[in-house]
Amino acid sequence: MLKFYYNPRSPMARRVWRGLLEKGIEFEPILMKLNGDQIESEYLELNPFHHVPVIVDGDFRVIESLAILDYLEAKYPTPALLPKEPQALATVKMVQMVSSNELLPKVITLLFEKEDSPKYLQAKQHIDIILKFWSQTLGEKLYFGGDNLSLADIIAGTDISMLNSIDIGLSNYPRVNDWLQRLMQREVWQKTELTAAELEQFKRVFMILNNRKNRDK
Ligand SMILES: N[C@@H](CCC(=O)N[C@@H](CS)C(=O)NCC(=O)O)C(=O)O
Repeated sequence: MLKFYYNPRSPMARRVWRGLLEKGIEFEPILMKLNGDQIESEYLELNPFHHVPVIVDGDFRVIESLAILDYLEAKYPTPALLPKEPQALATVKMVQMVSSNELLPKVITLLFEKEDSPKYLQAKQHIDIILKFWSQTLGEKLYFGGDNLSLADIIAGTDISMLNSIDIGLSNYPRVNDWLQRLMQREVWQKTELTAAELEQFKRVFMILNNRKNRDK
């Protein structure tokens, strides 16, 4: 059976977790505590960058959340999480990249910087641009790719929900707000959403890992 190395508090791992559950793929979850277990030699053989998520499918290993989701889509095409129509597919990929490259770094800034710091204010302005772009991209559609859930929703929805504890005023972006509510009503999302306590735990672990990374530079 496919093995899934994860930590439920990691947004990258939660993307894949949701992908697996939405597709109804059977898997064996292997919890990584990220307390040093990720730098043990056995795990480093799977992922030399000591990150979750990782999947191992027979003798094939994949690291990097986006690559894993693409592998799962190719291997388990039903239900499809990537549309076939060229414009819908491009939209899904575009939102996926904007979430990973533009949003997630700013989410991290909001979680860790002081509210009156220039970095925090700059991150909020950048998130405003992203949310306006997403409102426009969603238009009247239920999901980014059309009527059905796609990888864009899984990735963007998981990344933006990290901000649950911060008032970013999603009500100013009603289409994004409705879309996120729609996602949160899904059974898989309710089962995998972070509680406030888990988010605090994530912040603590992230700080420790970040300090370690800076020390090793
Ligand atoms: N680009 C990777 C990033 C994964 C990543 O940063 N994972 C973090 C948790 S969110 C981790 O495992 N950190 C442990 C460490 O750095 O030792 C992906 O998308 O899978």
